[in-house]
Amino acid sequence: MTEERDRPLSESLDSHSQEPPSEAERALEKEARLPLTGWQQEVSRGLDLGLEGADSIRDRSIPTFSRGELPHYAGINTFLKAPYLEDVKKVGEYNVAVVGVPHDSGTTYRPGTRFGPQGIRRISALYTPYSFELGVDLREQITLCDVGDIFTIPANNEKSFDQISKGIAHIFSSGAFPIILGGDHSIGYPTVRGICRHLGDKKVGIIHFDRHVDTQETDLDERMHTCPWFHATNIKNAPPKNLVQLGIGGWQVPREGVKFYRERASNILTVTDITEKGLDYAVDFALERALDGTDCVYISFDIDCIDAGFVPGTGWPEPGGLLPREALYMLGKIVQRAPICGLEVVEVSPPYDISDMTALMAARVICDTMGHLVVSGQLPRKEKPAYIHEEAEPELVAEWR
Ligand SMILES: [Mn+2]
Repeated sequence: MTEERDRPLSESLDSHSQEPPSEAERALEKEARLPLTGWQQEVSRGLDLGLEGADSIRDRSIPTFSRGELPHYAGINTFLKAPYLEDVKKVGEYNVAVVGVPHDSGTTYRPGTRFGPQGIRRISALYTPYSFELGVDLREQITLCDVGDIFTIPANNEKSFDQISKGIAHIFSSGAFPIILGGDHSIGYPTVRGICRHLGDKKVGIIHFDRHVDTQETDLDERMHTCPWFHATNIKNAPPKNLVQLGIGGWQVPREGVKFYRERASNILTVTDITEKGLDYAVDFALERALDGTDCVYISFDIDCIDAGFVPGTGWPEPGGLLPREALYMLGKIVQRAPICGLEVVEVSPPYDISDMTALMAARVICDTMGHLVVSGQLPRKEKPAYIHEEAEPELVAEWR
């Protein structure tokens, strides 16, 4: 120790220069390689559509009417201020499509997730399209649109499910990567059903971040937000052996849902499992099981997998959950190593939120997913993935109906 302390600072820094570059150092290099073409196009478009700025404005890239990213507090809120695609028939022209599912008729305690899509879009205005660590600039590297919301039917889960499946099937089959803003977790069944309509004989593994198992057949006599995976894994394209659940635990896991596990042998890691065995173990566990015999992986991210202290704006908050950086680490590694076919982020309930923190967490999960898809070369897609097929009604496994 004494020797280390006595060495001159220059020598000590010199020995560090032999080490591999840090993430921060790599980030500086990556940024230098990113283009600015998309940004320049946005500026020209802003000046064209929003008029040149007043004479006193020295920065001549600033228009009179805000158009595009800046300033962050201004403008009409789509997700990340992406173009609003009113004509959904054109969704296949984009690499990624964000869609809201404002549905909370499946909640069994606190409602409010019907405002989730609005809340996530509003706070997403805080974000730039650039991530320092990832060295990704979404504006430069992919095309993103916001198709608005599915027309859900309040107080009718089944009709809403039909609308959701039809909408998700449409986006998925176009080749645009679907990102779904929930909504309560009952939407996990119709979103997966929508994807399965276009899988032909291909299969999807589901990686589910949550504190709750959500595997009951019914709850309060309906298919509520406690039930999506019972029904999704009844579809032949989504076998229960490929359902992986990360972060389960606490005092809100219904015994009825636990029964499902004994019968169908799915895969759970509790928060303690994850912290004791390590994040990399959890990532390997999830990928091994979700990818066993499947062609793609769907990610269902319930915001309540994170400790309730970070995400107060949710339907069933549960203390003792994952730290945000633990969840983001696992998500990033999983996205980088699996063919991901879609993402949903559910259970953000803005009426119970504080300072938009829960909605911001959802925006972060979404932006990180897009960033890791770019880093791993999954986006932009050069062609439609081979697992996307013509529409067919997904087959159910009869004995579990
Ligand atoms: Mn949950």
